[in-house]
Amino acid sequence: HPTIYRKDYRVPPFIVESISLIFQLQDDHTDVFATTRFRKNPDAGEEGDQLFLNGEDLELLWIRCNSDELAANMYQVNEKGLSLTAPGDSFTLEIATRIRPDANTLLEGLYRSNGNYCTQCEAEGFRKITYYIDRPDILAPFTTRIEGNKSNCPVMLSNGNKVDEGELEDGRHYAVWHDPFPKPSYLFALVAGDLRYIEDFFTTKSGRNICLRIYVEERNITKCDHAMLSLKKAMRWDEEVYGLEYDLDIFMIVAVDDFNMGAMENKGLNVFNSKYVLALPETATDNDYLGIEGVVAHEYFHNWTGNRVTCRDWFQLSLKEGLTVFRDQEFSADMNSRPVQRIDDVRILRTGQFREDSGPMAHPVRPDSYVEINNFYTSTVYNKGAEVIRMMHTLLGAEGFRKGMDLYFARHDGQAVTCDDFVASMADANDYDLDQFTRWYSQSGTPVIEVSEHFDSEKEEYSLNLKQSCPPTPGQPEKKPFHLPVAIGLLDQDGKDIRITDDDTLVLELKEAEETFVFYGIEQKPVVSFLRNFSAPVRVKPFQSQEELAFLMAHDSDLYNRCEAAFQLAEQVIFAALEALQAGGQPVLDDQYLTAVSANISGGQNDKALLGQALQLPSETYLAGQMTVIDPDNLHAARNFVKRELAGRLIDKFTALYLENDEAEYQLTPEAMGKRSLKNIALDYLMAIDAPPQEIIDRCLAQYETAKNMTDVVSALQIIANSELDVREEILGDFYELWRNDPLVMDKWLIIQATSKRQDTLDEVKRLMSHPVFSMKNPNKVRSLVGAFCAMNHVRFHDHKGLGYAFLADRIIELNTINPQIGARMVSPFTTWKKYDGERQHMMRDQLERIVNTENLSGDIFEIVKKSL
Ligand code: DPP
Ligand code: ZN
Repeated sequence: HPTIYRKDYRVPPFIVESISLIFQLQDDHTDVFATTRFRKNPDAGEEGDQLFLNGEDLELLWIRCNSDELAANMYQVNEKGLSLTAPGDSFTLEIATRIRPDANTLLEGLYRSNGNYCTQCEAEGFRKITYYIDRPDILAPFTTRIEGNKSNCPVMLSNGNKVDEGELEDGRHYAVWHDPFPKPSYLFALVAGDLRYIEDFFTTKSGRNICLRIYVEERNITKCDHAMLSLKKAMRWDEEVYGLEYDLDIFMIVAVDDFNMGAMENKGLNVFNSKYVLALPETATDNDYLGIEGVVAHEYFHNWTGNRVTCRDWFQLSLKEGLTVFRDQEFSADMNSRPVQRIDDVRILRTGQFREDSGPMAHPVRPDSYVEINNFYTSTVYNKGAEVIRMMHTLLGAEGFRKGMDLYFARHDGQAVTCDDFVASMADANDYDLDQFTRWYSQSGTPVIEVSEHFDSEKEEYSLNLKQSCPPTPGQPEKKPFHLPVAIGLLDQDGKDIRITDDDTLVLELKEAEETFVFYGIEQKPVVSFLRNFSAPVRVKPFQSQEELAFLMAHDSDLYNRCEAAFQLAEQVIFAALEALQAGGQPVLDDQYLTAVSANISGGQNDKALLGQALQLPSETYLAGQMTVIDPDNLHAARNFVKRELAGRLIDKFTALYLENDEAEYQLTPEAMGKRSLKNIALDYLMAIDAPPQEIIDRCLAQYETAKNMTDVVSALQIIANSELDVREEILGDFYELWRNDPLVMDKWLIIQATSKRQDTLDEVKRLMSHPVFSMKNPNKVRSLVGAFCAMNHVRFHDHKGLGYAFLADRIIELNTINPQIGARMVSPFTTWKKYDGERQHMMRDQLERIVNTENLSGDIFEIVKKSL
C-alpha cells in the first residue's frame, strides 16, 4: 500500500478535450464504451509520450486508437490501469469495458441499490467504470448515452441537460445527456431505474427558469417536500449572500438507500443517502429535518465551491469541503437559530475533530500524504476546514470575505486550484496579510491557549495575557505560532458589556507565542467573556472560577458563550464527581452549580432551543477526550450521578419545563423545535431520577403512545430502551411492527438499542446482527448498529472484559471484503487506545494486531490500523 505525497504533484502530461460514454445496462453486467479525445498538455514540458489511464476491477473488451483496434502488444494492463505510447500530440481512444454493478458491494463506481443503478465516483470511483485519467485536475465536457430496458429502467439520468431520447429494439430505450461545463471525473453520475419524481421550479435572479426534480422510489414519493423546500431556500440564499446563480436548466436530486457518504454533489445530478432526503413528521425527527436542510444546501452550494472551481489534487479537498461546510453552517444559522447552530457545530468539532487531532490520524487541513484518500474525508478536512474559513471571515468581516469570494471566482472559474489560491484571493481582495494564517493549513493539532488576567484598580487597567502552544502530532514535533482571532467581551458587575470598541465584542489578533492586551479606563474588575462565538478552533485551559462561569451563564450577551459557560461548569462538576468516585468516596453535587442551573431554567430564556442546549451535559465521548487516563466506568457513573442529582433536586422545575413546552400542535418552526427539544430534555432528566415517581413514568409511556411526531416518539423510546421497565421489550417490539417497512425508521430502532446503557447491550447488538432488518452490506445499517454501539456507547464498548473490542474487530474484518471504506470508518474507536488503562490498552492493541494481520487487508483499513499501532 504505497503512500502518496503532496510534494510529488506534477501537472498531467495529457489533457482530455472531451469524453463520450455509452452505457449498455444489461441484466447481469453493463458494457461501457468510452470515446475520449486526448491532447498533449502544453504546460507539462517534455514529459515523454507514455499515457497512463487509471482503471480497476474492469474487464477490458477492446481498445481502439484513432479508429484502429490496438493489438495486445500495443498496451499494458495491470490491476491499477492501462498504459500505452501516445501516437501523437492529439488522438482519440475508444475503450470498451465490462463491469458488474450487481456484484459491486463497495458502492463505488456503478452499483445497484434496491435494483436501481447509481454511481459514486468521488474520490476515485470513475476508474471502476472505465479507463481514464481519473484525477480532479482533468476537466472535460461529458456526453452520456444510457441504454436500458423500459421495464426496469424507465428513468435514465446523467449530468447536464437531456439532449436526446428514443426507442430501441427488444423493449429497450436510450437517453442522451450533455454537460457543457468541463468537469473532473469524480463529478460524473449516472442513475437508472424505476423512480418517480416530484417537480418544482426556481426563477433565478437574472430571470432564468430552472426545473427542480427529486427522484425516489415510488413508496417514498410523499416524503420529498422538505428537501425540495430546502433546495429552493438554498438557491435563494446563495444568490443573496454570494451572488451565485445556478447554471444548468435542470437540477436533480436522487435518493438511494445504499450510500457510503451523506450525499454527493455530481454536476446537475446530486445523489443522496435517502437519510438526507426523506421526511414526514411521523417518520423524521427535528434533527433529521435540520440535517436534510443542511445537506441539501451543502451539495447545492458545491455547484460553485467544488464544481465550477474544483480541486487541483485530493490534498486540496478542504478547498471545497471546508468552504462548503462553512457555507452550509451559515445558511442553517440564517434559516434557524444562529447560536444553537453554532453550539451544534462546535460540539461536532470538539467531539470528533479534537479527538482526531490528538490521535494517531492527526493531519493538517491540507494533508501532506495519504495511502487511501477515502480515509481523508475527515472531521479535520471538513469541520476544522470550515473553522479555518470562518476565521478568515472573522478577520476580514462579511464584506471583506465577500470581496475575496468574488475575486476567487473571477480568477478561477473553470479551474482546478489549491487552498493557497483561495487564501491568495482573500488576501489580495482585502490587501490583508494572511501569510502566517496559512499555518492553519499546514500544521496539525489543536492549539492550546493559556489565559491569565491582571487588574490594577488604581491605574484602572485590565490586561489579558495569552500564551499559545500546540502539542506535537505525527510528523510534526514542533509548531510555529498561529494567527488566530480571539473574540472577547468584558462584563461589568451588572453583567453588562463594557464598551471596549465600537462593538461590544472585540477581536484580538494573537500572532505570537505570548502577547498581552491591555484595556484602559476599566473601573472595576470585569468578567471576561473569552473566545466569543468560538472564534478559533482551540482548547482554552480552564481559568475561570465557578462563580464567574455562573455569572457568564446568566448574563453574557454572546449567547454562544452563555452555553459555553454552562458546559464548562458541567464539565468541572462531573470531573469533581469522578475524582470523588476514583478516590472511593461519595460525590456531592456542588450547590453553586445547582443554583446556576436552576436560575438558568427560570431565567425566562426566550430561545428555548438554546436553553435546551445549555441543559445538556457533555457526552461521555467528549469528556473522555479531556482525560489523561480514561476511566470509562467511573466517568459513566460520575456523569450519571450529576444528571440524577440535578433531576432529583430540581424535579419541580423539570416537571414545569416539561408541561410548559408540551404543545398539542405540531409545527416545524425553530421555536416549535426548540420547545420540543426542551420538553424532551426535561423528560430525560426526570426519568433519570432514582426510581422515578409513577406519574413521570406514565407520562413517558403516554408520550410514546400518543405522540404523532417522530421527535417525541423516539425521545420517549430512547428513554424506555435505556430503562429497566417491564414494558421495555413490548414497546420495542411494537415500534418494530409499526415501522418495519421503513428502513430509515429501522435505523433509529437499531441506534436506540445499540446505545442503551444497560449491561446486556452488547448481547442485544449481537442478536440484532442476525435480525432481518440488519445487513452488513448497507452502510446505514452498519453505522446504526455497529457504529452506534462502538462509537456512541462509550461505557459499554469499553467494558473491561474486552468483548466489545473483539466484536468490533470481527466486524472490521468482515467489512474488509464487503466494503472496506466503511470498514475503515469503524476503526475510529480503537485509535485512541493509548489513552486507556494498561489492561484495556493491551486488549485493544491485540485486536488491532489481529486486524492488521488479516489476509488481503484493504489499503483503507490498513492505513488507519497501521498508523494507530
Ligand atoms: N459528497 C461529499 C460531500 O458533499 C463529498 N464531496 O461532502
Ligand atoms: Zn461536501
